[in-house]
Amino acid sequence: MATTPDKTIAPKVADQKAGNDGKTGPNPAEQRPLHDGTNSTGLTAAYAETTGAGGEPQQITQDPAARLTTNQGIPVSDNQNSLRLGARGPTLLEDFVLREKIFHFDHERIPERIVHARGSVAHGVFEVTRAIPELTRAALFQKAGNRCDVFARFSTVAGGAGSVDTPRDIRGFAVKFYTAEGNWDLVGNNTPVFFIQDAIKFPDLIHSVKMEADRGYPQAASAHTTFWDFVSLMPESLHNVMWLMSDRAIPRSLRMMEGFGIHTFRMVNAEGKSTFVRFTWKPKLGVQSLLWDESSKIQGADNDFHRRDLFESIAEGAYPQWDLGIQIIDPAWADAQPYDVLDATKLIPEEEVPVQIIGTMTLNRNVDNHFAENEQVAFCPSNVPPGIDFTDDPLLQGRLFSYLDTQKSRLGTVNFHQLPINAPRCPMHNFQRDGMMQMQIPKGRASYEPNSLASFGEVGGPRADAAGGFRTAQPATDLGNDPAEGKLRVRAETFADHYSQPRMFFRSLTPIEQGHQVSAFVFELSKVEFPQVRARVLSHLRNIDEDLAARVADGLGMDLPQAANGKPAVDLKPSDQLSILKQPLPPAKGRKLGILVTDGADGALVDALQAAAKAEGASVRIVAPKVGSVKLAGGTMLAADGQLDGEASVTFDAVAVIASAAGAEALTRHKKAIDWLSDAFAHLKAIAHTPEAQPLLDKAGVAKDDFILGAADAQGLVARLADRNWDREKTIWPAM
Ligand code: HDE
Repeated sequence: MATTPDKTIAPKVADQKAGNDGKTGPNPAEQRPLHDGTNSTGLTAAYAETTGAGGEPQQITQDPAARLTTNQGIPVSDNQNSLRLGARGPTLLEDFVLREKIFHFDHERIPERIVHARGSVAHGVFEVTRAIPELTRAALFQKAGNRCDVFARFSTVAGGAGSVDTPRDIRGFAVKFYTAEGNWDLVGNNTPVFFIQDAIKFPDLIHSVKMEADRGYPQAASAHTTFWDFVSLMPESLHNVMWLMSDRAIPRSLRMMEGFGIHTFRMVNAEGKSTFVRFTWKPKLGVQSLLWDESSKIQGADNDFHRRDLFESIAEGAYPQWDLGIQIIDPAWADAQPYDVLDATKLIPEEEVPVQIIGTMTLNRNVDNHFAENEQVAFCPSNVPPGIDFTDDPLLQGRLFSYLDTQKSRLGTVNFHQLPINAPRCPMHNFQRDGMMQMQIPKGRASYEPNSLASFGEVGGPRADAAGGFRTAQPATDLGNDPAEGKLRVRAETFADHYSQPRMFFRSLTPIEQGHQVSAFVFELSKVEFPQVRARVLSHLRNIDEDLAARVADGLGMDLPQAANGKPAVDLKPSDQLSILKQPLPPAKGRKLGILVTDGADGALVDALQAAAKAEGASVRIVAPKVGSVKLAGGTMLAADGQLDGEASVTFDAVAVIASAAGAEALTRHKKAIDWLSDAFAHLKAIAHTPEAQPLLDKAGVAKDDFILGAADAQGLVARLADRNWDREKTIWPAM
């Protein structure tokens, strides 16, 4: 990778010198607050805020000089053989070394998350770029330049922890900010809307999309009967379904996705004034997606495509970055909209309410342990510091208790907040005590409050801070709610429009993106067993857009049914920001070039391609028929990064074939080499090649166009790394 790590956001050098790789730090349990507002590290909270100091607690290094012991610290003499009576005799129960090892192994797994089980994670920092004290009293946002550590987890929703990375699915986008005033968890998705309006529908939604209850399949897929049965009966889900059928649901990389807090939140300033906001993460690498055929082939070529991509880019110093933005919602403006800003199935177009950037997140450190960090991290949307608060969005309200609850079930104890990845990096003090797996030893007599022990010379413990503590904002009467209506089990009338925004989304896309969406509907509905369910979905699509409905019906070979009943759509202004292809072409930075090299190839061409790609911050992998190396013309040996069979072209953004005549001729008899090129061509990628490779291109059906280049055109290839030849699509994939 040519990208030079930004030293200001690289893990701290001082920490690395301290012999702990910047990863260890004082245990929060030891950071007892002193009366002068400092903690035992001597840092004030404000200083900790700007440095991200505090570090991570409780890391174990595997010192090669250390002696192997049991969990009780008893030295082990032999880790290869269990204790037997006679060399070929029975194993003895007495062998506590064996028993402890197997006992521990038997209990290594914890319940996986009911949703978002498969995730990829990284540590990083968040830096405030614009202070917003007028909006929030949160200490983090008081000064530009304030920093705190963060931990991010990106996930698929439906699949299990061991499922693939690239199914068609929504992606979770969860960030834990370790602020000086406690943890703030912004637990969002990569779409700005959700499937349901009320938390009471969540178990039904998830049961319908997960593998079917009787047969236990399909895994990690929405293309099945029960999901679409639910969708067809719940028109409020249609907007998120439109996003699910769009290219957003097959991201090219976790580094190339937007993130959305979805709900309308509140910020509260020091005067108690409340402002409604929505949160958005904007990736510095731009939003990019895969093609459907490509994403399904990646599932075979590399199950861990996204996880590997994130890990490798951080390891190489090409730190992924996102800007955090807010949309500030004026209540009078909100009142005038044909939808409710408290409805999580609705987005707020950026053209109407611009996204204002307030900070940048940089992910700069991979985890050390998948289980301790990825599996054990516990996000809770109810974790908010003073100055950030909730609204009455009925989906958000349900989430506020679900996450705490699920962590107890998943992590087994109310003390899950003590796990290193979950522990706040600021002082933490209260009178909560005991519980399973209590890992701290609270000192003192007082575990209740009020108490007067201090007046007897004993430690009385912490007290609530009326001024600095979290104070709940007043109810959202300013958004038109009337508590005097009494307790009601109803859906507000302002939540009734299910078709206008799906229509706006469809009409905001380019014809290419619309075509992808149509194909996705046809693919998914073709997997639905009952024609009545397909017809019911079509009846809703008619209300969204007649052209969309007609094309999907045609793809399914079905007649159009009557349009569904429901509040008719109004024509909202299309929003260009909702389209990926209407944005400027993203940079080559962060992209991957695959160069297939054969014996006898011209090494200078390979060097030039590598240099050009790396100069733009792209990475390069040399692929060869055999992993050992290739012998270039002139006899130099070139080491390969991978072998043809294990490095499918679907894992690259563009490819080159630098082959000699003999090398190319041999590859024309190699099915994988032919697939390598025919897939790259079918996925609309740029291909550069030597003239000698032409027979291979012919065999793979690669036809000439603007994206088929000579091997010497390194600049041309790099300029097309983040692009696809959309014109080629029409000649290869049937239009829907
Ligand atoms: Fe979640 N969700 N959710 N969700 N969600 C969970 O919590 C839930 C919703 C989201 O990487 C669970 O720790 C309910 C919206 C992400 O660890 C669980 C409702 C959004 C993650 C849960 C929603 C999300 C979760 C499962 C409807 C986007 C992964 C494991 C009221 C704004 C976090 C866990 C991670 C995880 C419940 C709706 C995002 C069961 C009841 C809307 C990114 O608590």
